[in-house]
Amino acid sequence: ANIVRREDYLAPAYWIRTVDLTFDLDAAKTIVASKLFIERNLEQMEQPLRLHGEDLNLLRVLVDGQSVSFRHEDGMLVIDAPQQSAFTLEIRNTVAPEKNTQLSGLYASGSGLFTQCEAEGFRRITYFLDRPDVMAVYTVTLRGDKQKYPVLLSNGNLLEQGDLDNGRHFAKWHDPFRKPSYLFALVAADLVAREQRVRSRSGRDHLLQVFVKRGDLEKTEHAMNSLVASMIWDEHRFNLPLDLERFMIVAVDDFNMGAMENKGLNIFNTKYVLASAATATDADFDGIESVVGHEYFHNWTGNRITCQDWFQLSLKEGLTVFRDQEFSMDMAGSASARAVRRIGDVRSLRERQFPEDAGPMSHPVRPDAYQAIDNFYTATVYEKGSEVVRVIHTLVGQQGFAAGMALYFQRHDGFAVTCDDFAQAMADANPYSPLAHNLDVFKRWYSQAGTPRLTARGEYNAANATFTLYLSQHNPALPGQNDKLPQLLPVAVGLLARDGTALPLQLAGEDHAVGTDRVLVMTEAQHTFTFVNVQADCVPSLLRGFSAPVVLDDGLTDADLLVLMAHDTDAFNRWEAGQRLALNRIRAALNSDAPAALDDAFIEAMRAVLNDTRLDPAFKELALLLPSEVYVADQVTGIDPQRLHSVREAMVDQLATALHAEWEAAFAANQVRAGYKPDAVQSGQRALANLALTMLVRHASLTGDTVWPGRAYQRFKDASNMTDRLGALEALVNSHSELAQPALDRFHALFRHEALVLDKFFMLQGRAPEKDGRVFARIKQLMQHPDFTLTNPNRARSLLFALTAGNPAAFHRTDAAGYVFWADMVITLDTLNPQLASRFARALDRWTNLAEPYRSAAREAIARVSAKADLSSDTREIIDRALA
Ligand code: BAL
Ligand code: ZN
Repeated sequence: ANIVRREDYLAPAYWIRTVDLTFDLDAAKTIVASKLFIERNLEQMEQPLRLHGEDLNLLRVLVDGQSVSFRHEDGMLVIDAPQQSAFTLEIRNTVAPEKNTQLSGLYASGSGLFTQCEAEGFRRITYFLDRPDVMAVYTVTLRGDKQKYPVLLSNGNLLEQGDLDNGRHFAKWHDPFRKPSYLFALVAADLVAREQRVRSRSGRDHLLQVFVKRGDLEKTEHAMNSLVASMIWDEHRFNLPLDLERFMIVAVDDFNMGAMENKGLNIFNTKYVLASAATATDADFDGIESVVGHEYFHNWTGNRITCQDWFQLSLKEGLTVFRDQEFSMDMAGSASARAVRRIGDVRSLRERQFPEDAGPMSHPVRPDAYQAIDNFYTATVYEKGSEVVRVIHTLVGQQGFAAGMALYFQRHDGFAVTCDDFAQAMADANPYSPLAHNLDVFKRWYSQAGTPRLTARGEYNAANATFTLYLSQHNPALPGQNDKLPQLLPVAVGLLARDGTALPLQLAGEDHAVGTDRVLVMTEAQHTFTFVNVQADCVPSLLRGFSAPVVLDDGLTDADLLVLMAHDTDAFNRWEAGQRLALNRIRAALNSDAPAALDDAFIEAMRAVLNDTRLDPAFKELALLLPSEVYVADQVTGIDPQRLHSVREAMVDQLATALHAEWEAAFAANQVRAGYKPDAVQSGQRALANLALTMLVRHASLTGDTVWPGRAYQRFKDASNMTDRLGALEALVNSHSELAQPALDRFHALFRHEALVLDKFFMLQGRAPEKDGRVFARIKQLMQHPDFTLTNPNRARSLLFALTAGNPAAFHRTDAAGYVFWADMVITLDTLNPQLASRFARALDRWTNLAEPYRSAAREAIARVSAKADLSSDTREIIDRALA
């Protein structure tokens, strides 16, 4: 296997200064003429010019207008070192967009042409030094049929456009900013745009455009509002204005990722652009806001300052996720709505990144080696990367962080840099912070993989009025990483008296208390903190707001957790206390053969949450959800997914039954009467109403009652928005109601022309709990549905990923049918779209943590895929690592 290693980084032997591209666009055969002005990097030894290229048909190569000899070597185009230290290289080649099912490079979607270049797609358009540290100024001319491609877009500013002969036209674009090739984009399609002119705080005027297919324009309002809000937010919070006259977003149906931050021309999966109350859920609206924000924020963190090499991917991704999370929290409004967002982010970190970090794909936030870089667009690089940036934010504060960002841009604007450069700027801007004092310790977050374990034990001494907190951290060994060093952990704490009072926090040696909430900083394996003047026995509330991405063992008893759940001023830890109580019960049930049963104390605590009028509905909904099967599976060794499923289901049944009156009250109290708005208040109410309805229909399925299923069906039929409609539909489907099939049929009939809703139609069925053991017969039948296709990534994901990631008990079966299906699908997808296939392949990442017979069956399925000789390098890497 061809492994790329971080330690082998060398600056390029040549720089490409300007790029002049001309495209004669055609779905079957596009001609690309590229003219590059190149300078030899005088700091490097003289070497031949080696250019990346993949799936290209080369027509000619000229150096300074003269033909030269060239050869192909290891998949690269090699030209012997020209005599001149600067020269012009002209290349002409063709590509076949309509044959490009990988959706990397230039490809056809519907009747249009689109590009995706990150990470290594540009080399599938033309020969190039396709690496992020080679930054150039691009001028791009697009020529194509005017009827087929009325809209011709590329990065930057439109210089010129006009008609050509034979019904063709052209557009010429110029991007004044130097950029790496992965940020190049073009679009040629029949699109319409929502436009808005805005003036930034700095007084410049800008044109914002959101391009979509005809008929989709009315679904772009939320995306446009989110774009305007992102612009205002980045100027306000970080003093970072829009640097372009024009900022474009283009929505495309077929897209591997969520969206892409190409300079001035963001290309988006339609999922993150199109929304109306009738077709999109509150979660979809949230997703659009955060992805529009994310891509927009990349304009500075990613585009103005980019990555030296792909090992530094988190430099832009971790930071930009942090920025979009902060943006969404600021947009959410109230403190409670912020906490709800934080809980959502942490849930997703724990369900996706923690298992990743415990499995064969475990890698540091800054990886050291890869076979296919596409495999490293991971929860670790993104979400853990964001938590690491949040660690800095916690250590230096909001103002210190803004100062660090300012210094980062002052030093590195216009360059391709490293994670170390970022940390250094943050430390230098905050010289008296714990970050600056412990920069090397902090940087272990970049080099060490795995989730640190934090153990905390407290001891109250009534005679001295002291509370001593013993903290220790342990960083588990992983293959290739044995002797791990302690990491820099900010531990946000509070102390609660048993009646719930927040106690003032004064450490030994301090002359007065500093509030009731503070951050302790760990830099060593063990620390002891002694709080003095502690007037009552207390319960420590640790790692508030999830102040570091670790697994916490605080040894708290049920009684302690009940105090936190009822009184903690930190909403995250209130929620967490409830989750911990639930997790303890699930674990106990997994370790026993007795039927799972929840105790009264737990049920009463849940009742109290539902009845608490001071809590927001959004918080209640999160608090009443038991930890997911995916999360629990990661907390237990040797998991039996079937047993876990039945334990958890029994507990949910119990909550449905015991809290029946409260669910009825919650459903009634959370009907939104006002016009639809996807804001935090309304969506919280809808979320709780949907959970209540699910519980009521579930209860009915236990008792045989027909009233609530009937009401759910009515609500499904009459719903004025997708959140309510889908909630009611899912309640019926998941409880195996007789009304489920009529509702599904009606849903399909209503939305058969709405691609994104059809995705929901499949997703819902892919993650429906199984009842009759016929889940794979059903899935295979759905795959024959006229609306199903594997070539559209959203559609493929909607059914297949919903099953493997969202329906563990249907996937992990003792008869191995799930694994057989998985292996077949990995092999099929791999021939179409390796990026999609390798994502799907990761469904069995944690196979070594399964109990028998699952484990052996999973291994057999992985081995079967591995035996396939011609796997893509994307999928090969995942499979090899799984078997290593
Ligand atoms: N850069 C790839 C898509 C994203 O993270 O925004
Ligand atoms: Zn990103």
